[in-house]
Amino acid sequence: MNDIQKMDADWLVFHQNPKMPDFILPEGAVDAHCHVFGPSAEFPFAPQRKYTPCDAGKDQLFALRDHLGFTRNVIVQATCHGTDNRAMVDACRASGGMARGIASVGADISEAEIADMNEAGVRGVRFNFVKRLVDATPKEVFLIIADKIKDFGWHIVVYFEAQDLEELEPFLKQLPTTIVVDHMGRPDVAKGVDHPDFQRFVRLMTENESIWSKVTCPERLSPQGPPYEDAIPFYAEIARRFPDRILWGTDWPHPNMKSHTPDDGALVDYIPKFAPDPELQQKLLVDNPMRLYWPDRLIG
Ligand code: 0GY
Repeated sequence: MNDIQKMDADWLVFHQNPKMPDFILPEGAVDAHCHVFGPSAEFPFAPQRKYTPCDAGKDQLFALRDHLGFTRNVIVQATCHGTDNRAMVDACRASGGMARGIASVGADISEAEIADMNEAGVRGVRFNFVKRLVDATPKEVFLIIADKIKDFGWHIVVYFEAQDLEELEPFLKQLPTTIVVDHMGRPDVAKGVDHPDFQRFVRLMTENESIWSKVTCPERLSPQGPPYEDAIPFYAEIARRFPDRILWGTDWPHPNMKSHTPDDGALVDYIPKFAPDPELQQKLLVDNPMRLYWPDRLIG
């Protein structure tokens, strides 16, 4: 065991008593974007991290899953763990097949290491371009990684902010796998859906069928704050246009929130506000994530 690493003084700990959602999730729903942090005594945070969070381990994640009514999780490696994927892999292994993982790896990753993570349930890697979270990785490095993971059938999750998409577009088009964009590429909600930055993202998805989007994180994108009404048009636009290429997740335990601690039950209640149609909800919460992460469990 290691020492517990002390969280940042301004860290907002996740909601301790989220409400029971009013929206009843469809059977077999997947929380397709969440993280585990440590616990740091067992899985220390990485030396190169940009923040030190509270502990938020797999048992707490699985308890939240059950409380909200989800069946499965996709656990995305958080930057505070760098390329040390042990906490995420441990959670996947402990889930009894009910969690998949997205890893962060370096270009020196070996085929045996990929195979081992694949066996644990990892199905992709994350490339992060958000400057406050990571030091920049050369695109050549990402291309080497992409080449190594593609034959495992893995995909690539990318995290960037709207103003960086123009520069990133040629690179994204070079990637050889399905691409999943975190949080719709973080549009500036104050600018409205017609702003060229968001329309660039819409166009990117229109023109590239291999690009998916997570319709996640109104708590991050909404300048108004709860109940995040100002962000609804963005989610509705992506969900309406690309019903077969969207995913939803809680983003628990909500790293780097500064304005407020979101209630995960209220986040679930947000889903029907932008996806009111039960058929769309079924795609968003079950069919799409199952196709990407558990294709072997699909019937027919
Ligand atoms: C998110 C968003 C954030 C952080 C991370 O890996 C991370 O550290 O993803 C953020 O700070 O915007 O998706 O959890």
